[in-house]
Amino acid sequence: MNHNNQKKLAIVNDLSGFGRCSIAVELPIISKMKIQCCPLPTAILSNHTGFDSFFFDDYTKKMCAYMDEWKKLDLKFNGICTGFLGSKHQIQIVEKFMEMFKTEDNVTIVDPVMGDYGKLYCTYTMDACKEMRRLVRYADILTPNLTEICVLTDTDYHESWTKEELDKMASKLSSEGPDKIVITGISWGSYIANYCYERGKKSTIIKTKKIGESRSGTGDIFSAIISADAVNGVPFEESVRKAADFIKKCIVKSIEMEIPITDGVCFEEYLGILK
Ligand code: PXL
Repeated sequence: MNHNNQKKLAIVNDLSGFGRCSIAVELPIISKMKIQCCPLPTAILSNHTGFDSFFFDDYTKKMCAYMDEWKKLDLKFNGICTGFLGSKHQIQIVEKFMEMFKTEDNVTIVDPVMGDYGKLYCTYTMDACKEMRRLVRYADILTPNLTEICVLTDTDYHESWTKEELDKMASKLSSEGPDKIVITGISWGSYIANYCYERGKKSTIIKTKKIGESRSGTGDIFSAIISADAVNGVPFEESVRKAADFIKKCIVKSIEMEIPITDGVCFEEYLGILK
């Protein structure tokens, strides 16, 4: 039996039942973009960690048996996208996943979820950071925020950045593996900027008017669109622009519908127009 007659994307991320992040947003978006989406859960949460209370069930010990079954089915992925990973050991398992399923032909997108606003997430250890640097080598596309690219390149975090400083960090990181890097969510006056780097091309900065506060899960919407577009062969810059515009629309609608910040964005309202 051949299970590989349609484009397929594996996503390695947590499943949070409420709060619109990770698998819960990536799955519908990738499906809408006409790609079969196959999730490998890293943890199961009742709701994401931005809430005061949540149930958390770590999935690390079960991931290898789960991956082995996919190998038995001879699944071939056109893309692999990784997100929130809880520990050094879990990142090592994802490296094993890459060894099992990464080929010359598929595209790997790593969202190195480690921190924000100049700080690592409280659950994130220095050991996990070191391991993330190893995972970055498997990436064709990397989607760090400023905090994450600073950690990955041993650069001190500060507030305002010049394009030259961003170029320096991106080319340093690109030399370790990824040929495309987008630094997401850079505060740029009254704009939010996404910096796009493609090896061998001039870098660009795509600016979108800043609206409201930042909301959880928007990074996952971003990497889902970038991943599906990469599998569908859409040029990188066009894809970054599409993702930024879609998120902005969703934020405007979420404000209009008075959705609490922790609940993410009501992307369902616009899922129909996403291609
Ligand atoms: O991408 C955001 C995210 C994903 N997964 C979990 C989270 C968060 C943000 O807080 O807690 C479990």
